[in-house]
Amino acid sequence: MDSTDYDDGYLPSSVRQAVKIVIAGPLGVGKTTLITSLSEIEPVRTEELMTEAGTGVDHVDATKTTTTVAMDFGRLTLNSQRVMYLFGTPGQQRFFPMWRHLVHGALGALALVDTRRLEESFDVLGYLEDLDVPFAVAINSFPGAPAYDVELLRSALDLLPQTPVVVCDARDRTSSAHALIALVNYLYTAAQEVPA
Ligand SMILES: Nc1nc2c(ncn2[C@@H]2O[C@H](COP(=O)(O)OP(=O)(O)OP(=O)(O)O)[C@@H](O)[C@H]2O)c(=O)[nH]1
Ligand SMILES: [Mg+2]
Repeated sequence: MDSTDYDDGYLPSSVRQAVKIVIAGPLGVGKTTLITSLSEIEPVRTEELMTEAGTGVDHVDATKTTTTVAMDFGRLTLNSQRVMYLFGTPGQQRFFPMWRHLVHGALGALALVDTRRLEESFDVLGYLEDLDVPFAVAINSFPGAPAYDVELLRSALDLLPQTPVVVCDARDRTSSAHALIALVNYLYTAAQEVPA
């Protein structure tokens, strides 16, 4: 970033290009946390209290009290001319039909995975494939989560050999940025390989 004039919340007038990235994943995997750690503006969140109606349907840690019901939105100014918009999906399966609209125009997605609940990511990754959204996988490291070998994870999640897999702590800005950079590098390389 060659200027800090976005600090007031407004984009520099020199910005000409916007890139959209989606942060996806099942319930409670850390999507809102990752966008909050990365966003240079106060992110737009749509958190609502989880209620007893979700018992037996929404499987999360007992300490989690709120959930995203529409989307999260954050912003990162990359340089004087380019900005990145981060859109977070809701995690509850009943909101999956919304993803089709949320991913519209996105260059790619960062799919967060919790190794304590790997099976909950199967539908998410399959859905991104169906929507034709290229993605990188970020393992969000929760305390006590199994630290599987990356090759084992690739095979368990049935990933393509080129799909990046990185480990991150969504609460940490630098760590979240590394995960995002892995996705962007992947998208850039894939774009170079497309025949002209
Ligand atoms: N230890 C640890 N806790 C985390 C990490 N990321 C998120 N959390 C915690 O996990 C809980 C869920 O995080 P959220 O960011 O709300 O997850 P989400 O994916 O947005 O959840 P939904 O919107 O309900 O699908 C919060 O209490 C976070 O503080 C992490 O990397 N490590
Ligand atoms: Mg959320």
